[in-house]
Amino acid sequence: MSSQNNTRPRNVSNGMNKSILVSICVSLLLIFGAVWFAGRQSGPDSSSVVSIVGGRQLIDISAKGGYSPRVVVAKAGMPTLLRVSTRGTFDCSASLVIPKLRYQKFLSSTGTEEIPISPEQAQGTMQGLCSMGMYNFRITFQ
Ligand SMILES: [Cu+2]
Repeated sequence: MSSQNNTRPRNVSNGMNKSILVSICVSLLLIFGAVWFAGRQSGPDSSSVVSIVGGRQLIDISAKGGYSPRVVVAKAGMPTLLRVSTRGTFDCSASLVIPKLRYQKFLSSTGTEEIPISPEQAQGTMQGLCSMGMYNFRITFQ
């Protein structure tokens, strides 16, 4: 509604105001884009999301606009609990599929989903993806 007011010519200097506005918008976009990109790059690394508590391996992955981290290296042959946490996740990364576990679930938009992985299943490479296959993550058990 307010955009209608903005596009209506008001005075002679409107053209100049418009170009200033456009350049402000462009620079804001660049700044937010850079922050967003940096934020994506500096996600948690593989080792910080794997922990061993009481003989059980825990792997924490967050799902929002994709999965983070996307590559995890974990120990093979250990009883493992994969914890996928959502926080205000309304994109399709909440629709989680792990083919190797025959797991498929639409996660709640905020919460932590605990997915047990047996020592027998904790072998090789395990892939998780959204139901559309556009986002994915990979756990390598070695
Ligand atoms: Cu998807």
